[in-house]
Amino acid sequence: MKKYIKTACDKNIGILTLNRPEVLNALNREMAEEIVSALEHFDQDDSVRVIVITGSGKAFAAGADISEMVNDDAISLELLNQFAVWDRISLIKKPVLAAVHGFALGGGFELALSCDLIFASEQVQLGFPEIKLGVMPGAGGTQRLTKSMGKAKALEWLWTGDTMGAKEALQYGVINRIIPEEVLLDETLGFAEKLTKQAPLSLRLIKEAVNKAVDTSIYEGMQFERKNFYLLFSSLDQKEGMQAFLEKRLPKFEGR
Ligand code: DAK
Repeated sequence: MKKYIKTACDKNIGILTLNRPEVLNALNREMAEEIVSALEHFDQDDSVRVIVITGSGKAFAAGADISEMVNDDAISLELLNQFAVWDRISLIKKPVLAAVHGFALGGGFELALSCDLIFASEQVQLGFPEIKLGVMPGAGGTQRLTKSMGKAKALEWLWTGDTMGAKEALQYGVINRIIPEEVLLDETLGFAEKLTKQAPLSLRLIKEAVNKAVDTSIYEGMQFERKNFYLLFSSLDQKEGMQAFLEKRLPKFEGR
C-alpha cells in the first residue's frame, strides 16, 4: 500500500498518480522512494508497455517538500544520498509519459523532465523557483533544461525562477503538446495506447539510443545506435513485423 501515490494498470499502460494534493503533491523523501519503486515495478511487469505519470488535484507537483529540506545542511544531504533514488529514474527502459497540469516546479519539473515526453495543459506553470529559496535545482534541472532549450534560455529561467507557460515551453521544445486540461489525461493515455501497439523492444532500444544522442557525440551515438539496430534483428518481433508487412497484415508484437 502506497501512502503518497496511486498506481493502476489499464490497456498495458501503467499509470502512476502523485497523490498528495493537500500540498500540491510536494515530493517528500518517502514519496520519491514510492515513485521510483513503482516505476521500477512497471518496468519489470510484462503486462505494462508504457508508463504515464500524472498528478492528482491542482498540480502535477510543486517541488520537493520544503518543510522536509528546511533544516538540511551539506553534510546531512551528502550522508542521506537521496539523489541516488532519483538517479534510478533514468534507468527505466520503457517509455514514460508525463501528463502535466497546474504547477510543475522544482523537483516536480525535474520529475517531468525525466520523463520521455511531456504533455501539458494550457494553464500549466513550469519552472525552477529554487533560486527564490536560495538554492538551485539538484535533481538534474540545470542539465535537462539546458539540453532541451539551450544555454541562454535555460539560464534565463533558472536565474529568474519565473514560471514558463505552455506556449513558451512548447516553442522551446520543453514539452511535446498542449492539451486542454479536461482531456489531458485521456489524450495522454490515448497516445500511450498507440505506443503499446509498437514493438516493445524497438521502443526501449530507440529510447536508449536517443538518450545516448543527447549525451554523446553524433559519431559515438551512431555507433551505439547501430548496435541496438543489429540487436533488434535477433528478436522475434523483427521477424513478425517484417513478415506481416510482406503479407500485408497487421503485426502482432510480443516483446520477445
Ligand atoms: N513543499 C511543501 N509544501 C508545499 C510546497 C512545497 N514545495 N508547495 C506547496 N506547498 C503547500 C503549501 O505550503 C500549502 O500548504 P498549507 O499552507 O495549506 O498547509 C499548500 O501546499 C497549498 O499551497 P499554497 O497555499 O501556497 O497554494 P498557492 O496556489 O497559493 O501557491 C505555489 C502555489 C506553487 C505558487 C506555492 O505553493 C509555492 O510557491 N510553492 C513552493 C514552490 C517551490 O518553491 N518549489 C521548489 C521547491 S525546491 C530532490 C529532488 C528535487 C529537489 C530536491 C531534492 N531529491 C531527489 C533529493 C528540488 C528542490 C525543490 O523542488
